[in-house]
Amino acid sequence: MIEISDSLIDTLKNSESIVFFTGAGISAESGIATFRGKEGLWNKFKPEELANFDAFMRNPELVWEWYNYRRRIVHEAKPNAAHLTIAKMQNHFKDVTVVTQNVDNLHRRAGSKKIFELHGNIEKNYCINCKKDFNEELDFSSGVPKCDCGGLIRPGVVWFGEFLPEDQYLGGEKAAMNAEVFFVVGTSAVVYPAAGLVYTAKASGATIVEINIEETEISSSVNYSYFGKAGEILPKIFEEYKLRV
Ligand code: BJW
Ligand code: ZN
Repeated sequence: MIEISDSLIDTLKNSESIVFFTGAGISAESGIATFRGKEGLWNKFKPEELANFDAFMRNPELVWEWYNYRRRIVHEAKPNAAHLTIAKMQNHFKDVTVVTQNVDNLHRRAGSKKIFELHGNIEKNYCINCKKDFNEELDFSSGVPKCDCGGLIRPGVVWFGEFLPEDQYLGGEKAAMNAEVFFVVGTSAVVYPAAGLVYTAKASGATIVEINIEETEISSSVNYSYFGKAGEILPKIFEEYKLRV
Protein backbone atom coordinates (compact mmCIF):
# COMPACT_ATOMS: atom_id res chain seq x y z
CA MET A 1 0.00 0.00 0.00
CA ILE A 2 1.46 3.34 -1.04
CA GLU A 3 1.88 5.91 1.71
CA ILE A 4 1.52 9.57 0.79
CA SER A 5 4.17 11.63 2.47
CA ASP A 6 3.11 14.13 5.15
CA SER A 7 5.43 16.73 3.68
CA LEU A 8 3.66 16.56 0.30
CA ILE A 9 0.28 17.04 1.99
CA ASP A 10 1.72 20.02 3.92
CA THR A 11 3.04 21.50 0.67
CA LEU A 12 -0.38 21.07 -0.96
CA LYS A 13 -2.05 22.72 2.05
CA ASN A 14 0.15 25.77 1.53
CA SER A 15 -0.29 25.93 -2.25
CA GLU A 16 -2.71 27.80 -4.46
CA SER A 17 -1.46 26.95 -7.92
CA ILE A 18 -1.41 23.31 -8.97
CA VAL A 19 -0.57 22.03 -12.42
CA PHE A 20 -1.22 18.56 -13.83
CA PHE A 21 1.06 17.73 -16.74
CA THR A 22 -0.45 14.59 -18.23
CA GLY A 23 0.32 11.95 -20.85
CA ALA A 24 -1.21 8.85 -22.36
CA GLY A 25 -0.88 6.85 -19.10
CA ILE A 26 -3.62 8.88 -17.41
CA SER A 27 -6.08 7.56 -20.00
CA ALA A 28 -4.83 3.96 -19.92
CA GLU A 29 -7.40 3.03 -17.25
CA SER A 30 -10.10 4.42 -19.58
CA GLY A 31 -9.06 1.79 -22.13
CA ILE A 32 -7.00 4.05 -24.41
CA ALA A 33 -3.64 2.54 -25.43
CA THR A 34 -0.44 4.38 -24.58
CA PHE A 35 2.12 5.08 -27.32
CA ARG A 36 5.23 3.38 -26.04
CA GLY A 37 5.78 -0.10 -24.66
CA LYS A 38 4.25 -3.23 -26.13
CA GLU A 39 0.71 -1.92 -25.59
CA GLY A 40 1.62 1.07 -27.75
CA LEU A 41 1.78 -0.73 -31.05
CA TRP A 42 -1.01 -0.62 -33.61
CA ASN A 43 -0.89 -3.12 -36.49
CA LYS A 44 2.86 -3.46 -35.82
CA PHE A 45 3.52 0.26 -36.49
CA LYS A 46 5.36 2.45 -33.99
CA PRO A 47 3.74 5.86 -33.35
CA GLU A 48 6.86 7.52 -34.81
CA GLU A 49 6.12 5.76 -38.12
CA LEU A 50 2.56 7.09 -38.35
CA ALA A 51 2.55 10.38 -36.43
CA ASN A 52 4.42 12.42 -39.00
CA PHE A 53 3.55 14.39 -42.12
CA ASP A 54 5.67 12.32 -44.52
CA ALA A 55 3.89 9.14 -43.46
CA PHE A 56 0.57 10.89 -44.08
CA MET A 57 1.59 12.02 -47.57
CA ARG A 58 2.96 8.56 -48.40
CA ASN A 59 -0.11 6.71 -47.22
CA PRO A 60 -2.97 8.96 -46.02
CA GLU A 61 -5.40 6.02 -45.97
CA LEU A 62 -3.24 4.12 -43.47
CA VAL A 63 -2.73 7.13 -41.19
CA TRP A 64 -6.46 7.93 -41.31
CA GLU A 65 -7.25 4.29 -40.53
CA TRP A 66 -5.19 4.66 -37.33
CA TYR A 67 -6.89 7.92 -36.34
CA ASN A 68 -10.40 6.68 -37.14
CA TYR A 69 -9.74 3.55 -35.09
CA ARG A 70 -8.51 5.67 -32.16
CA ARG A 71 -11.39 8.11 -32.55
CA ARG A 72 -13.87 5.25 -32.08
CA ILE A 73 -12.05 4.14 -28.92
CA VAL A 74 -11.97 7.69 -27.53
CA HIS A 75 -15.71 8.10 -28.15
CA GLU A 76 -16.47 4.93 -26.23
CA ALA A 77 -14.06 5.78 -23.38
CA LYS A 78 -15.04 7.57 -20.19
CA PRO A 79 -12.92 9.74 -17.90
CA ASN A 80 -11.47 7.62 -15.08
CA ALA A 81 -10.83 8.32 -11.39
CA ALA A 82 -7.62 10.24 -12.20
CA HIS A 83 -9.32 12.71 -14.61
CA LEU A 84 -12.25 13.07 -12.21
CA THR A 85 -10.02 13.72 -9.17
CA ILE A 86 -8.18 16.50 -11.02
CA ALA A 87 -11.53 18.10 -11.89
CA LYS A 88 -12.69 17.87 -8.24
CA MET A 89 -9.50 19.53 -7.04
CA GLN A 90 -10.66 22.72 -8.81
CA ASN A 91 -13.01 23.26 -5.85
CA HIS A 92 -10.14 23.05 -3.34
CA PHE A 93 -7.33 25.10 -4.89
CA LYS A 94 -7.36 28.63 -6.24
CA ASP A 95 -5.78 27.73 -9.57
CA VAL A 96 -5.77 24.26 -11.13
CA THR A 97 -4.35 23.95 -14.65
CA VAL A 98 -4.15 20.88 -16.85
CA VAL A 99 -1.36 20.83 -19.41
CA THR A 100 -1.92 17.70 -21.45
CA GLN A 101 -0.12 15.93 -24.26
CA ASN A 102 -3.29 13.90 -24.84
CA VAL A 103 -5.66 14.49 -27.72
CA ASP A 104 -8.58 12.52 -26.20
CA ASN A 105 -10.73 15.23 -24.56
CA LEU A 106 -11.08 13.21 -21.35
CA HIS A 107 -9.95 16.06 -19.09
CA ARG A 108 -12.64 18.32 -20.57
CA ARG A 109 -15.27 15.60 -20.29
CA ALA A 110 -14.26 15.09 -16.63
CA GLY A 111 -14.99 18.79 -15.94
CA SER A 112 -11.53 20.41 -15.94
CA LYS A 113 -11.86 24.04 -17.04
CA LYS A 114 -8.36 25.38 -17.65
CA ILE A 115 -6.71 23.04 -20.13
CA PHE A 116 -3.79 23.51 -22.50
CA GLU A 117 -3.62 20.86 -25.24
CA LEU A 118 -0.02 20.69 -26.43
CA HIS A 119 -0.52 18.07 -29.17
CA GLY A 120 -3.93 19.11 -30.55
CA ASN A 121 -7.25 17.34 -30.39
CA ILE A 122 -8.39 14.16 -32.12
CA GLU A 123 -11.87 15.61 -32.73
CA LYS A 124 -10.44 18.31 -35.01
CA ASN A 125 -9.30 18.26 -38.66
CA TYR A 126 -7.91 20.78 -41.10
CA CYS A 127 -6.82 21.14 -44.75
CA ILE A 128 -3.10 20.62 -45.33
CA ASN A 129 -3.07 23.48 -47.91
CA CYS A 130 -5.30 26.34 -46.81
CA LYS A 131 -5.50 25.22 -43.11
CA LYS A 132 -9.33 25.58 -43.11
CA ASP A 133 -10.94 23.75 -40.18
CA PHE A 134 -13.21 20.75 -40.82
CA ASN A 135 -14.46 19.91 -37.39
CA GLU A 136 -17.64 18.15 -38.47
CA GLU A 137 -17.83 14.38 -39.05
CA LEU A 138 -15.85 13.49 -42.18
CA ASP A 139 -17.07 11.29 -45.03
CA PHE A 140 -14.57 8.62 -46.09
CA SER A 141 -16.91 6.90 -48.59
CA SER A 142 -14.89 8.16 -51.59
CA GLY A 143 -11.47 7.91 -49.99
CA VAL A 144 -9.57 10.42 -47.88
CA PRO A 145 -11.70 13.61 -47.77
CA LYS A 146 -10.45 16.75 -49.51
CA CYS A 147 -11.02 20.46 -49.05
CA ASP A 148 -12.59 22.66 -51.80
CA CYS A 149 -9.04 23.84 -52.55
CA GLY A 150 -8.01 20.26 -53.37
CA GLY A 151 -5.87 19.75 -50.24
CA LEU A 152 -6.17 16.58 -48.19
CA ILE A 153 -7.88 16.91 -44.83
CA ARG A 154 -5.73 15.75 -41.92
CA PRO A 155 -6.28 15.17 -38.20
CA GLY A 156 -5.89 18.28 -36.02
CA VAL A 157 -3.04 16.84 -33.99
CA VAL A 158 0.67 17.66 -33.72
CA TRP A 159 3.01 15.24 -35.45
CA PHE A 160 6.78 14.81 -35.06
CA GLY A 161 8.70 17.69 -36.62
CA GLU A 162 5.73 20.07 -36.28
CA PHE A 163 5.49 23.09 -34.02
CA LEU A 164 3.13 22.97 -31.08
CA PRO A 165 0.16 25.41 -31.20
CA GLU A 166 1.79 28.59 -29.88
CA ASP A 167 -1.04 29.71 -27.60
CA GLN A 168 -1.29 26.25 -26.02
CA TYR A 169 2.45 25.91 -25.51
CA LEU A 170 2.85 29.42 -24.09
CA GLY A 171 -0.13 28.83 -21.76
CA GLY A 172 1.45 25.58 -20.58
CA GLU A 173 4.83 27.23 -20.10
CA LYS A 174 3.34 30.07 -18.07
CA ALA A 175 1.45 27.56 -15.91
CA ALA A 176 4.70 25.63 -15.36
CA MET A 177 6.51 28.83 -14.33
CA ASN A 178 3.77 29.75 -11.84
CA ALA A 179 3.12 26.27 -10.42
CA GLU A 180 3.69 25.63 -6.74
CA VAL A 181 3.03 21.91 -7.16
CA PHE A 182 3.56 20.33 -10.59
CA PHE A 183 2.20 16.81 -10.99
CA VAL A 184 3.60 14.71 -13.85
CA VAL A 185 1.08 11.96 -14.53
CA GLY A 186 1.34 9.02 -16.94
CA THR A 187 3.95 10.28 -19.35
CA SER A 188 7.24 8.73 -20.43
CA ALA A 189 8.52 12.34 -20.66
CA VAL A 190 10.60 11.67 -23.76
CA VAL A 191 8.81 13.91 -26.27
CA TYR A 192 9.99 17.50 -26.47
CA PRO A 193 9.30 20.38 -26.10
CA ALA A 194 6.44 19.11 -23.87
CA ALA A 195 8.73 17.18 -21.47
CA GLY A 196 10.84 20.30 -21.01
CA LEU A 197 8.00 21.86 -19.02
CA VAL A 198 8.94 19.60 -16.10
CA TYR A 199 12.35 21.31 -15.96
CA THR A 200 10.74 24.74 -16.44
CA ALA A 201 8.53 24.09 -13.42
CA LYS A 202 11.45 22.75 -11.38
CA ALA A 203 13.68 25.73 -12.27
CA SER A 204 10.83 28.04 -11.22
CA GLY A 205 10.70 26.41 -7.78
CA ALA A 206 7.74 24.05 -8.07
CA THR A 207 7.55 20.83 -6.10
CA ILE A 208 7.51 18.07 -8.74
CA VAL A 209 5.39 14.96 -8.08
CA GLU A 210 5.54 12.07 -10.51
CA ILE A 211 2.82 9.43 -10.78
CA ASN A 212 3.56 6.55 -13.13
CA ILE A 213 3.46 2.76 -13.12
CA GLU A 214 7.21 2.71 -13.74
CA GLU A 215 10.37 4.82 -13.60
CA THR A 216 10.83 7.36 -16.38
CA GLU A 217 13.39 9.80 -17.75
CA ILE A 218 12.46 12.34 -15.10
CA SER A 219 12.20 10.09 -12.02
CA SER A 220 15.64 11.08 -10.73
CA SER A 221 14.80 14.80 -11.02
CA VAL A 222 11.51 14.90 -9.10
CA ASN A 223 10.72 15.61 -5.44
CA TYR A 224 8.21 12.79 -4.99
CA SER A 225 7.62 9.64 -7.07
CA TYR A 226 4.57 7.44 -6.63
CA PHE A 227 4.71 4.27 -8.67
CA GLY A 228 1.26 2.86 -9.39
CA LYS A 229 -1.87 3.57 -11.38
CA ALA A 230 -2.90 7.21 -11.70
CA GLY A 231 -6.55 6.23 -11.08
CA GLU A 232 -5.54 4.87 -7.67
CA ILE A 233 -2.80 7.25 -6.55
CA LEU A 234 -4.40 10.60 -7.41
CA PRO A 235 -7.63 9.84 -5.49
CA LYS A 236 -5.49 8.66 -2.55
CA ILE A 237 -3.46 11.90 -2.49
CA PHE A 238 -6.68 13.93 -2.64
CA GLU A 239 -8.34 11.90 0.16
CA GLU A 240 -5.28 12.35 2.42
CA TYR A 241 -5.29 16.07 1.62
CA LYS A 242 -8.97 16.43 2.56
CA LEU A 243 -8.45 14.48 5.81
CA ARG A 244 -5.69 16.85 6.87
CA VAL A 245 -7.06 20.22 5.71
C1 BJW B 1 0.67 4.91 -16.48
C2 BJW B 1 -0.44 4.10 -16.49
C3 BJW B 1 -1.33 4.28 -15.44
C4 BJW B 1 0.67 3.58 -18.21
N1 BJW B 1 -1.10 5.21 -14.50
N2 BJW B 1 0.90 5.82 -15.54
C5 BJW B 1 16.09 14.45 -30.35
C6 BJW B 1 16.15 14.99 -29.09
C7 BJW B 1 15.12 15.81 -28.61
C8 BJW B 1 14.02 16.11 -29.40
C9 BJW B 1 13.97 15.57 -30.65
C10 BJW B 1 14.99 14.76 -31.13
N3 BJW B 1 14.64 14.35 -32.38
C11 BJW B 1 13.43 14.91 -32.69
C12 BJW B 1 13.03 15.65 -31.65
C13 BJW B 1 11.76 16.42 -31.53
C14 BJW B 1 10.58 15.54 -31.29
C15 BJW B 1 10.85 14.63 -30.11
O1 BJW B 1 10.72 14.99 -28.97
N4 BJW B 1 11.23 13.38 -30.38
C16 BJW B 1 11.62 12.45 -29.31
C17 BJW B 1 10.75 11.20 -29.39
C18 BJW B 1 13.09 12.16 -29.46
N5 BJW B 1 9.49 16.44 -31.00
C19 BJW B 1 8.76 17.00 -31.96
O2 BJW B 1 8.92 16.73 -33.15
C20 BJW B 1 7.73 18.02 -31.53
N6 BJW B 1 7.85 19.21 -32.28
C21 BJW B 1 8.98 19.93 -32.28
O3 BJW B 1 9.98 19.63 -31.68
O4 BJW B 1 8.86 21.09 -33.03
C22 BJW B 1 10.03 21.86 -33.25
C23 BJW B 1 10.56 21.49 -34.62
C24 BJW B 1 9.88 21.89 -35.73
C25 BJW B 1 10.37 21.58 -36.98
C26 BJW B 1 11.51 20.80 -37.11
C27 BJW B 1 12.15 20.33 -35.98
C28 BJW B 1 11.67 20.69 -34.71
C29 BJW B 1 6.31 17.50 -31.79
C30 BJW B 1 5.99 16.29 -30.98
C31 BJW B 1 4.60 15.76 -31.36
C32 BJW B 1 4.25 14.49 -30.64
N7 BJW B 1 3.08 13.92 -31.21
C33 BJW B 1 2.49 12.73 -30.63
C34 BJW B 1 1.28 12.32 -31.49
C35 BJW B 1 0.10 13.26 -31.22
C36 BJW B 1 -1.06 12.94 -32.03
C37 BJW B 1 -1.66 11.60 -31.69
O5 BJW B 1 -2.16 11.37 -30.56
O6 BJW B 1 -1.62 10.74 -32.57
O7 BJW B 1 2.10 12.98 -29.29
S1 BJW B 1 3.65 11.38 -30.46
C38 BJW B 1 3.02 10.80 -28.93
O8 BJW B 1 4.01 10.98 -27.88
C39 BJW B 1 1.86 11.75 -28.57
C40 BJW B 1 2.05 11.93 -27.09
O9 BJW B 1 1.38 13.10 -26.65
C41 BJW B 1 3.55 11.97 -26.95
C42 BJW B 1 4.02 11.68 -25.56
O10 BJW B 1 3.72 10.39 -25.18
P1 BJW B 1 3.24 10.08 -23.68
O11 BJW B 1 1.96 10.77 -23.43
O12 BJW B 1 4.33 10.33 -22.74
O13 BJW B 1 2.89 8.53 -23.80
P2 BJW B 1 3.87 7.24 -23.65
O14 BJW B 1 3.15 6.10 -24.27
O15 BJW B 1 5.23 7.52 -24.13
O16 BJW B 1 4.00 7.02 -22.08
C43 BJW B 1 2.90 6.59 -21.28
C44 BJW B 1 3.39 6.54 -19.84
O17 BJW B 1 2.26 6.22 -19.02
C45 BJW B 1 4.46 5.48 -19.58
O18 BJW B 1 5.52 6.09 -18.84
C46 BJW B 1 3.73 4.42 -18.73
O19 BJW B 1 4.58 3.81 -17.77
C47 BJW B 1 2.69 5.26 -18.05
N8 BJW B 1 1.45 4.58 -17.66
N9 BJW B 1 -0.34 3.27 -17.63
C48 BJW B 1 0.09 5.96 -14.62
N10 BJW B 1 -2.46 3.51 -15.35
ZN1 ZN C 1 -8.00 23.84 -48.32
